[in-house]
Amino acid sequence: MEQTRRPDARYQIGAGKVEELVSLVKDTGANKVIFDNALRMVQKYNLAKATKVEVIDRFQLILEIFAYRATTTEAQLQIQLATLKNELKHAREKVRLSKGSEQPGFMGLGVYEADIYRDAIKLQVQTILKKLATIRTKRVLQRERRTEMGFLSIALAGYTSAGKSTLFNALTEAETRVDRSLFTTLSTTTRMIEFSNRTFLLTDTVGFIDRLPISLIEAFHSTLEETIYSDLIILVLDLEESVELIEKKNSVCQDTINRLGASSIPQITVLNKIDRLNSEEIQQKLDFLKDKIQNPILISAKKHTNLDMLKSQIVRMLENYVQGSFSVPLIGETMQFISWVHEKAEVKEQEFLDDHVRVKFEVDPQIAEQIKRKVEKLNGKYAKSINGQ
Ligand SMILES: Nc1nc2c(ncn2[C@@H]2O[C@H](COP(=O)(O)OP(=O)(O)OP(=O)(O)O)[C@@H](O)[C@H]2O)c(=O)[nH]1
Ligand SMILES: [Mg+2]
Repeated sequence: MEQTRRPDARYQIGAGKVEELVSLVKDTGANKVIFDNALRMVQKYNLAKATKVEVIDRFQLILEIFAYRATTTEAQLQIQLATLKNELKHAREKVRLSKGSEQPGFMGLGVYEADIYRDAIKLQVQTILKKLATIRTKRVLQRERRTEMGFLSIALAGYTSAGKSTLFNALTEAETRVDRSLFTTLSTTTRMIEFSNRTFLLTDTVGFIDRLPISLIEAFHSTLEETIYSDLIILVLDLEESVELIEKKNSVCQDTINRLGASSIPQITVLNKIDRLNSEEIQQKLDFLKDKIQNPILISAKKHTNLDMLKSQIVRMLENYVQGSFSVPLIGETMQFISWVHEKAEVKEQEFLDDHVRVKFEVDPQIAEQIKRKVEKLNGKYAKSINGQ
């Protein structure tokens, strides 16, 4: 159902629409009503009272899908946390509305006093935060160990259902859950892959979506964080979809990558599911997308088409990576410069000597150029080496 009007305070939709909704629920035997826009607690309550079924909004729907799909302890904890925080925000109103009522979604709360209910939630939040902190420490250690081993890492990113896990499996020949439904991957999975005599770490990530509520971005930040710490991002787009949708999803992905602070990481875009299109359709779509997407690689993750092309592109991109070192005298502006380098590049080694500091780093060629210029301005010495030579 759709309605254009100023939101009604009691029901969000107008009284006439409520009646329509009530009969629609009756006729279809629906057991839940989902609103695409945000509902206030009192609106949910009134709508549940009118329709006799549970009424939820987009935020709750996403939470429910996430909860259903969570496979790892961390993902499960993050969802519980997001749910509880949401619950806490509305606890008082919910308890008040629950007094003496038996509306779907509001049952069983009437026995609580609002403050006791809030305290109980807060306690649960604390416990979950502690557990998450432990898991997080472990993950940081794992990541550090991997960096120490010196493997370059690649992250698969993209809108949900684009085919990331399928590509992950195709590249690793391993089995992670692949599914038609959304959000199959809620926690990252990392595996080693070998080609061109090199070892890489490949990470599958959770799918991006449009209008992801802010509190959920927070909840999944640590999961998405893996993307930030990769040396290369493979952005997967579904070529079977309309070009308008591809373009929109591409920009949602770029926005998310920006927000995660990962926009300086080199990217390869793959257009997936080419097995579903004929060559004419593919050409038409490519023509339309050519200004928006640079050098895409056409693949079918399912049929393993063009994976070799993708692999050589990966090697080509990563070989362009510049390793370099510099030493600069310790003067006024040096520390500011050093922390800028830490922000922009991966610092491999850093040594403070009497009157200067020596740094070894790895970065893409553009930033390397900037580092070089700044080093010269500080009267330091700069040396560049490609692939460690
Ligand atoms: N025909 C075809 N289907 C594909 C291809 N790649 C993936 N699929 C299908 O697309 C659906 C989604 O694939 P997934 O790999 O689970 O997608 P995902 O990007 O990991 O999704 P999330 O984990 O939800 O973000 C599945 O039904 C796959 O079988 C392909 O190359 N061709
Ligand atoms: Mg997946």
